[in-house]
Amino acid sequence: MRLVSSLLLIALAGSYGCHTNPTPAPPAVADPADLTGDWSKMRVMTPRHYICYRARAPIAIDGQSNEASWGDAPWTEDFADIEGPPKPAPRFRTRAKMLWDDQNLYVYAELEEPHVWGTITKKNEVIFYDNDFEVFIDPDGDNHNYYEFEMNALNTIWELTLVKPYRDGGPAHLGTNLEGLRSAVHVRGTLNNAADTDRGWSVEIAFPWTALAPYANAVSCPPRDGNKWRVNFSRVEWLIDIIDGNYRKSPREARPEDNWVWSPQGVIDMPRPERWAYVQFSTAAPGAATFKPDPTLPARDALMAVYHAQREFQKRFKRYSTSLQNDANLPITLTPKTNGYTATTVIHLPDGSARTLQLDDDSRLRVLPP
Ligand SMILES: [Ca+2]
Ligand SMILES: [Ca+2]
Ligand SMILES: [Ca+2]
Repeated sequence: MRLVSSLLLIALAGSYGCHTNPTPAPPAVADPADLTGDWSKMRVMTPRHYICYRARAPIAIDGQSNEASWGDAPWTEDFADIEGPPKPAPRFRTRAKMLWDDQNLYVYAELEEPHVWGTITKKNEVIFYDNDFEVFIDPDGDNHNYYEFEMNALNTIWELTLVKPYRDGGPAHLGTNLEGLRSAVHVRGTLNNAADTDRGWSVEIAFPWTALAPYANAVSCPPRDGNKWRVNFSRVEWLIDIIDGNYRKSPREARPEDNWVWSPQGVIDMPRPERWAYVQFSTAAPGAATFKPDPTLPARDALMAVYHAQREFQKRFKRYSTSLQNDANLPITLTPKTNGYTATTVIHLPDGSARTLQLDDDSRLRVLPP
């Protein structure tokens, strides 16, 4: 039984930010599972993982994977619906690869698509109004200060910085523009021509380490052998009609877009880094490294269970719980602060060391130095 199902939040008399008298009787929580909120859908989505190997020769950013290094790089899993099972499998296949060298992180993706189209030509417009491919990168895995990239089949790009997830108040800084970023599209068919059936489009992107460094905080950028970054990919796919030989996108309210992603989020919301995949960087020969799971993931998940339960509690009772009981092996301490809380837990790692993990009520999750 997972922690979340045994999570029991009990409201005690004291509450944060409440200065009225007399103190009301603590509300009863009839069904603790009722407080899990989105986490009940998210926790069952185990983050995917990938080993990113070094490119052995320069990568030409042309939207094609002719380079021998791409040939050696493994594919990700095929993308799935953002909500994961039991949602239907995507209508069209999408998969990706990654490589790195001293200068860049490289991403290549193939998007099966019978009708390749695009309309947006101005940089930093809202690209997901077209079909698009999206990259999300949170190098230090703290849920805050991460980078988002979107591109359409015309190779028009949009870059954003999220200070915090939208659920925690954002904000998003639009038009981040990583200096030196390069991207390209290769269309397997014809673009904006409905008279034929296309095979799809592929994208190739170089993200310079120097430009990603402001997102890395304490982690090494470029990464070192064995380091893991949180990354996810998404593809937005609109339903279209072909009218008089032209593509017409269905209005969102009539037929919402599909969101097909590498590592399913459990809910329709990409900017939740706690479910993004783990990318482990390797200097080994392609295929020679083994993925090492993040030993802090159980503690991260325990804290995120608290975070989501506290959100539900706050929605219901207009304050956070001051006390938490759980029968998991990870005791969690809740420390009040003005209009919020900090949740802390300690996890013992297989090598005998211990790590303290701390989560704030705005979902920032830090692994404290030993
Ligand atoms: Ca290429
Ligand atoms: Ca971060
Ligand atoms: Ca076409």
